[in-house]
Amino acid sequence: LDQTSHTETSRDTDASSFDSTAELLAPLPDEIRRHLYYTLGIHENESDPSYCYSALATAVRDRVVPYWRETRHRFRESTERRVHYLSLEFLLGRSLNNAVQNLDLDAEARQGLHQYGVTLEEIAEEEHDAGLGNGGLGRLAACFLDSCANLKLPVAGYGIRYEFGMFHQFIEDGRQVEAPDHWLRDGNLWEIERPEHTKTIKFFGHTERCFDEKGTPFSRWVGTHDLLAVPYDMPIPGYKNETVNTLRLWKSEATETFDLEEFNSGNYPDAVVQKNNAEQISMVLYPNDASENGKELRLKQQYFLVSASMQDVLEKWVDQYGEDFTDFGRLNCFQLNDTHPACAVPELMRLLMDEHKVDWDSAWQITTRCMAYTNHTLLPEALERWSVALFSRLLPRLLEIIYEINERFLTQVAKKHPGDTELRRRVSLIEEGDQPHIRMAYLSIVGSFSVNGVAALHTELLKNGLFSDFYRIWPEKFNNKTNGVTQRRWLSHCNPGLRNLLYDAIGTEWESDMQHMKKLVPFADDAGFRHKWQDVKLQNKRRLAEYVKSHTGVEFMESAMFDVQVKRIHEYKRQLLNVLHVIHLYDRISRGDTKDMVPRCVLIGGKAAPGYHVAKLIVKLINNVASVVNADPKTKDLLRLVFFPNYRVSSMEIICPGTELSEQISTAGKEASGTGNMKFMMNGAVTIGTLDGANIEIREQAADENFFLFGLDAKGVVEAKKHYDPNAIIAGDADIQRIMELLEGGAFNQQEPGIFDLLTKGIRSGYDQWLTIADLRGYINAQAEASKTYSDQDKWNRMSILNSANSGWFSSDRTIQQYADEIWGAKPLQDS
Ligand code: B1H
Repeated sequence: LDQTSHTETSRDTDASSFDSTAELLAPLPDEIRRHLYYTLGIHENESDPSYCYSALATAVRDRVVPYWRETRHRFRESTERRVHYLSLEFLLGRSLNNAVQNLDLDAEARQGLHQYGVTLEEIAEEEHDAGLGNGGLGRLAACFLDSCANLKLPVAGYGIRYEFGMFHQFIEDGRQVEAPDHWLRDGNLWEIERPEHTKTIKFFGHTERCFDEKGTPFSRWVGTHDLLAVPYDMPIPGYKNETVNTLRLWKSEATETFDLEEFNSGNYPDAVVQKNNAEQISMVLYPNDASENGKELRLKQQYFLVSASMQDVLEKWVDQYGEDFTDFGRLNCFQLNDTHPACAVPELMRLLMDEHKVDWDSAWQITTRCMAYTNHTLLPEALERWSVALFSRLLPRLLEIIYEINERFLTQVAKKHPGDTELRRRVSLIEEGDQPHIRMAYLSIVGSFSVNGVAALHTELLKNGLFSDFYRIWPEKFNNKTNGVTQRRWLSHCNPGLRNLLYDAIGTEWESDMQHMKKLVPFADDAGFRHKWQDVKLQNKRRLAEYVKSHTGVEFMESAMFDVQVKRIHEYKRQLLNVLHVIHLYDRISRGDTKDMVPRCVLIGGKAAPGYHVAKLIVKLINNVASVVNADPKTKDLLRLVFFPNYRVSSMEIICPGTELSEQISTAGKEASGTGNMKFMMNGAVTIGTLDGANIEIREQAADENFFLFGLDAKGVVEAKKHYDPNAIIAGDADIQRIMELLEGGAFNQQEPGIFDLLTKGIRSGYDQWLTIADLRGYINAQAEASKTYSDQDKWNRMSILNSANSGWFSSDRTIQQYADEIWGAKPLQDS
């Protein structure tokens, strides 16, 4: 191995030792004043919250940058394995508070803001969420980066710098209306443009067969339309550990911004067409969580991310080790966040062979040594397939490579299982038909050394269902990595009341190591502590109630049970089931059946994909039921329902601390893991849920008696579908019958007859994939059990404490430690 360092050829060579520039900085309050005066050029008396935000964020960033520079230096010098997390989504949310927390600047920041009469909380609100993701998958990527930095692991994120993130959701007349999310409108203080690391990306064109001096054939990809990928780096600060990792996001630009010929011939608009076409690629995030995205622009986004990132990694390799790739696979790992970046497999092959003259066998060995694939869903509509026709037009060289990977793979399969042509057809990377398609999941499996699911049940279903053929071929590739969330954002930052109570009770170690949460277990038996616990919850409920009031006008009663379901709107997540239960409670109230009824405030929030008609209709139903329920004087003090608009990372930071009952009610076998379920658990909510995804592990950790279980399990779902007869169930259950009568009788759409027919017909259909009615009785009963338990506050608080105390397993630090040990073989970067 060529150990000579080629870093001197790189333009941003670091100084070899850490110049602690931080020491040159004045105390934070002085730095804030300096930035107000000099960076923003304003007078002290002009300082409004937005200026204060900018001044503080810039001052905090100045503290981040020296650690960042130093971490990058150690990363480059290290000869340990590096990990590159490739994802089309990073749902970061806000950065200021995170940086303040992780650099331990809270007290100084507050002190600095004091003189301008603003609080840290107020000015933090000035920051737009970085909404570069849809939901769980994107937020997981963000939690993972946080944990990697906490564990000092040499991991870099690679993604796209979408100009427009997840759309803004408004509710008009009960319906979802989308507006673009121009999150960069007021600038982004948390990024640094790195134009010197711009890459060129090829599209279209064709391939030519050529021969080298020795007569060996090779392919050339020519006649391409090229564009540029310009990187913007975002800092990912570790928790009080002097580590700052990097998230590199690519923006697309035209190679030539201007066509001079067109311009001179007087055709001004056409002169900028190239620029517009190129910039389209990173313009907007596709908002379809876990469903079809088969558009050409989406494939362009995927290849754009992958090609730019792989070139970046290879360039750094060549800087450090020259053109010797012998150890590239050992010292690099690419984690594919679902199949969205699956082009990484053929792209690495292409770059190694076409740009670096590596032969096929060596290139394949390298590739399959460094690719690892995470699957996030079993839903058929979310399994990516790209038409061969589109692929051959857009990425002809990649298609050639995929065909060859497939040929060689199928030959290998034929050798192992001669005669089994059916098997070969099943596992082929190409799905044959009038319009052949590439199966991106299969490409990812064949090209990777590791394939993982995101919760124990999910991984079992992958092994024995969706990918069973591959599991038989390569059992050793398959492994589980149950998801996690970062307790720094999802407990410590978002729930300061609980954080302080925990500090007093069990100390602070849990912030960097969640195993310490177990120390809380004995406190469940301490009546005094339970009181304090309940009081913190009450404060958080008040904060949530104010938030709900200001965004919806609806008043939540602070003594009611706060019952929450927030997540993307999807049929499999069964927001409908939740609404049916609310209708049931409303029906009881209407009939005067309110003896021992426990007051409830139900909050539902989430975005529907703009083209997902049924999901949007569910939003409308929730809003209509809410209007009727909330307007009826009989429900006073007993029941409230709200649809919370524009649910996003920063709203979850207020919602989850105030939640008491966490709704995790998907049809078993459909929710790969869920991660909102974990955030609620950490914050002391008790779960009502099915045996799906990570709920199963939540129940195991919390113990059965601290979880409200209902519904069919994954096996039961498969079985029940064979003879599902919802109408018979409805007819045999008076409560359910009345629910359906209210719905079908137009109680919630008096002015708009028939609008919910699609939903009621779906519920009554024997083909209802989500088995809504099959689980409704069990759900109503479990809800009754939850209510009954809630009326014994002492018992409830005990359950609540035990949920928090046993949530350590769901820290993304644990998840990432497992990725590092069992997949990546990555070790923490050594301090210099
Ligand atoms: C999850 C997605 C997803 N699974 C396609 N799949 C997308 C698929 O834009 N697209 O094309 C976007 C997202 N997201 C979620 O991943 C699962 O549904 C959750 O159960 C899981 O917790 C989460 C993280 O693993």
